[in-house]
Amino acid sequence: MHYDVFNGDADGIIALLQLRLSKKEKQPSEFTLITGVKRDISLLKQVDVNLAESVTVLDISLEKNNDALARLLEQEVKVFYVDHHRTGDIPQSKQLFSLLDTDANTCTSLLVNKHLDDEFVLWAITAAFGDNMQASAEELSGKLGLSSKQQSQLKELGIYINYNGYGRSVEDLHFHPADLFRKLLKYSDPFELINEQGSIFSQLKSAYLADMHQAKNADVLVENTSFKAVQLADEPWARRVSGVFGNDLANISPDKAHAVLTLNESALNTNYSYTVSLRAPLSNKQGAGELCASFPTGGGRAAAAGINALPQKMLGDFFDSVSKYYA
Ligand SMILES: [Mn+2]
Repeated sequence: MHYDVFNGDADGIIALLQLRLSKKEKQPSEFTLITGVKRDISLLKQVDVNLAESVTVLDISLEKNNDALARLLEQEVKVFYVDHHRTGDIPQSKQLFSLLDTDANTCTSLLVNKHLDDEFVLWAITAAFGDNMQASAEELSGKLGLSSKQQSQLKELGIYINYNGYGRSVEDLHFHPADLFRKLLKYSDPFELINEQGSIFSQLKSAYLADMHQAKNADVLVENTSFKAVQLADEPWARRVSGVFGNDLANISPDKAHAVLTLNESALNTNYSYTVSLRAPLSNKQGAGELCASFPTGGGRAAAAGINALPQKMLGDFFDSVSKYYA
């Protein structure tokens, strides 16, 4: 059995999409999909070591899946691993073929695109926009001579697919990421999807616009010259929109770091905590991963990172260290 293990965001879904649409890749006759909400990155342990012959792993940190990877390699399972998050120690094994690059301007779908020599470059651009890699997406669009209208269409699609991955659990999402992947597999050309009436593109678009409309009224918790933090309600719409809303804030004020917080449980509970999504300033894409990793349950990349449960009593410390870091 072959397993495809991928992050449920635009980058993860579209990385797999490129591989499974490809005429250049040897396609598995049977495969099992393992994915989840964007935050659910400890996915590799769900692979059944006894059934697996080969595994493709996309857009989830190797550091966070190290034990499961070691177990698979020990059992001589072939692993193809593509990612741009923190790697930790990379195991040495003949069974492991990896494309790992933690450069802040690349993402998993761009690495897959390079591997496939631009076979589905329009999808790769869509994913880069979805992962908020504006500069890389525009550069690649420029090389292809895409019009600004075409670019903004791919950007919209990338944002909507990315938006679908955010939630506390898959129940919060409009589409389970595995279902969304299967639906997208019908389109080798993203423009075909965009131009189709009543497609998943237009369904995601109206859902996105409704959620973003609510997010515009978010409470501002702190704002200074280097940092802005806002809090969203503990509702499914807020959990869905938190990440893309953070990207939106970052694009409006590129020299500021931004955090979007949502309460994990009622503030009446004395030990309440926040889910935090932190974006480094677009003009200075560094430090977010380290800042988040210095708090329990935190981690991520230099440009975008998060904390799954920041205790309320550490909120002030978090605000101080982020403000100081980017000042
Ligand atoms: Mn990614």
